[in-house]
Amino acid sequence: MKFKNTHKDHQITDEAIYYNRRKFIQQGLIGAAALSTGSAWAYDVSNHNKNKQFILDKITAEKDATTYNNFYEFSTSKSAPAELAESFKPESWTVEVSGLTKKTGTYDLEKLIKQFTLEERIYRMRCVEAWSMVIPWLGFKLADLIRYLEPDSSAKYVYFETLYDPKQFPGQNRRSIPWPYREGLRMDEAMNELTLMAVGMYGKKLPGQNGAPLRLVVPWKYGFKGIKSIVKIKFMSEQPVNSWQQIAAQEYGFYANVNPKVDHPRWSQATERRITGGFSLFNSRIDTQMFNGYGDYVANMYKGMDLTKNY
Ligand SMILES: Nc1nc2c(c(=O)[nH]1)N[C@H]1C(S)=C(S)[C@@H](COP(=O)(O)O)O[C@H]1N2
Ligand SMILES: [Mo]
Repeated sequence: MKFKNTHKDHQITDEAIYYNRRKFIQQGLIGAAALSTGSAWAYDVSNHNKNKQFILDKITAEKDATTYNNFYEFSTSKSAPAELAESFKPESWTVEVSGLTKKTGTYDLEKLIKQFTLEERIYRMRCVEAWSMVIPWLGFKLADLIRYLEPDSSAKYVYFETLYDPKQFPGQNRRSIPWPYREGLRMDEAMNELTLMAVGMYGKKLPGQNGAPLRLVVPWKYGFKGIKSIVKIKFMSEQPVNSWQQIAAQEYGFYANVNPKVDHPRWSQATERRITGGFSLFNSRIDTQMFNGYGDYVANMYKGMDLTKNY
């Protein structure tokens, strides 16, 4: 079959890529050969393990996942981050580790990444605004990083901060949210097998608009927990406050577990608009699942907790 270079045919091509890709996954063939290598950063994302945790949902077209973004450091518009991130240069990136841990200090990201195994994981991402995507991430387990950093037993939470640099992030010249963007996880959530530190997606390094060069991915929580362009990690005994709690604590909690039964005060969380790209036919409204469908892996962490209070 030949594809003409029209918009519609481009969408058909995306569909074909998806089905090829899925065949690769089913046959366990996805690997270095199937992945392209950008060269903006020195670390090699093609050198990673085969996908261990995948789902059979239709993968969102790469074009949609990279042009429909929430990244307020660039802009509060969903389309602007892709354009504004073109000049973003996450080079010689360092991550500062502090707090209740043995190995505090400033780590060079490229060197740090080489300590860990990169995996491809296809995860659903459910935004609090009731849309969702399915994205093939490349990353290492946050648990591996935490073990490497050897936190004290008094460390009960992990806190993250995004880069503050209004020269590169024009949105930081406005007070849309308190800067720098900040997030946190309870230690067991951070150590969970599903929690990923992503450095790539779709077989390539992370684009700027998706949180280059290092972002958090917590698939059973609303998208805002997935803090982008991380420069600081701190181990704490007290529960940290995230940026969204700072603005509107009655709307955004610390836990932010995907929960169709607990509505946002201004809208329902029972359904979501799945953005798949390709044929608009597939951009359907579907039921939101408890813990975004990852309950088997995570529900036990919240036993006995009132999730209407701990939203
Ligand atoms: N630093 C930072 N991280 C952020 C955000 C942001 O504005 N700034 N937006 C969050 C929200 S609300 C969502 S839904 C996801 C979107 O990730 P994506 O653009 O890669 O799909 O990023 C999250 N991480
Ligand atoms: Mo979001």
